[in-house]
Amino acid sequence: PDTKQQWFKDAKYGLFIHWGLYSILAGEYKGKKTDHISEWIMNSLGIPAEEYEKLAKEFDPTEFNADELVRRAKEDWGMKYIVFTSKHHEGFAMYHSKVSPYNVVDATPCGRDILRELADACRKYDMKLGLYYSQSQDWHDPNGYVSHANGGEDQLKDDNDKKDFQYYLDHKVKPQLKEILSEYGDICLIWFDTPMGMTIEQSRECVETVKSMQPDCIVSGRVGNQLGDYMTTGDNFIPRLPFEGDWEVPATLNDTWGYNKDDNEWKNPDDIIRLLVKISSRGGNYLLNIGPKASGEVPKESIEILNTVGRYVNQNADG
Ligand code: FUL
Repeated sequence: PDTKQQWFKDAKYGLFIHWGLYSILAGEYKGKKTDHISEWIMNSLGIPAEEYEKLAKEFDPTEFNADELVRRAKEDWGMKYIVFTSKHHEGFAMYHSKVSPYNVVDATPCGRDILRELADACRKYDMKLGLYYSQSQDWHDPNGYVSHANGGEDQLKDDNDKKDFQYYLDHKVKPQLKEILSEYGDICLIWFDTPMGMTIEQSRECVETVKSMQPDCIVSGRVGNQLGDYMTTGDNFIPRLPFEGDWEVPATLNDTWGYNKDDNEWKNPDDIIRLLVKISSRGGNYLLNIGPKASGEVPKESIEILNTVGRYVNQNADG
């Protein structure tokens, strides 16, 4: 695979941001803790959509400062691109969508378009912005796929075969992709994920929707059916040499992507530096994640690790 985008080939290091309604639960719902990655809590604990969606009324991230975050990523951490969860598997849009009212402006008390804030900050600091979009799984839409891989309880174990996935693709995915690719300026890549049962035609429709809006926008490997512009490795997985073409390793700083108040398995900054060197020497990019709290605050442990790694990156910057 070849992205044909020099910036991606040169990037080496980027910031992944997992932020959504799951951040409010922080790994625990009604006294029950999830032992799976925390952005999966709706699925893992089988929380019905009518219950889960009420969380939106609590979303008011008074501590979120997009300008400060993007400045850190650029100046302190030495990162070249940011990938933000515009909609994760939970189905909630972190931007003002006209396609579905289940979004951060219409369904919350804060009424803030988080993607708009990030996009403005990225423009100010000349930072590339990419967007994660869960095209296949959507646990809120009746026709979105639901993975059973993580022990989801019965409420969510709908039969994927009985769904009209094409309807969801035509009425939610494609229209939302068009929104995020037309309302927020240049988007450097769309980070599709978990293709599950998507047919090659359906993966192609996603790729074509992206390219019709922004021809230079890169499509991640997980759009499915080998139609991505680059290879996305398994989570936290570093492939061995040799590997042809463009690739990227998405990775966590602890054991989860979305914020989990009980996850303190922080990695050592020295290990992160070693991995960054290893990945970039093999021609890949390292996309390292933070999971802001519901308040918008970035966990201080993440900031400390990234500051330490950033000092190394900035000292060794080759322009
Ligand atoms: C996985 C997702 O299911 C996780 O929640 C996370 O977004 C990770 C980067 O990709 O496949």
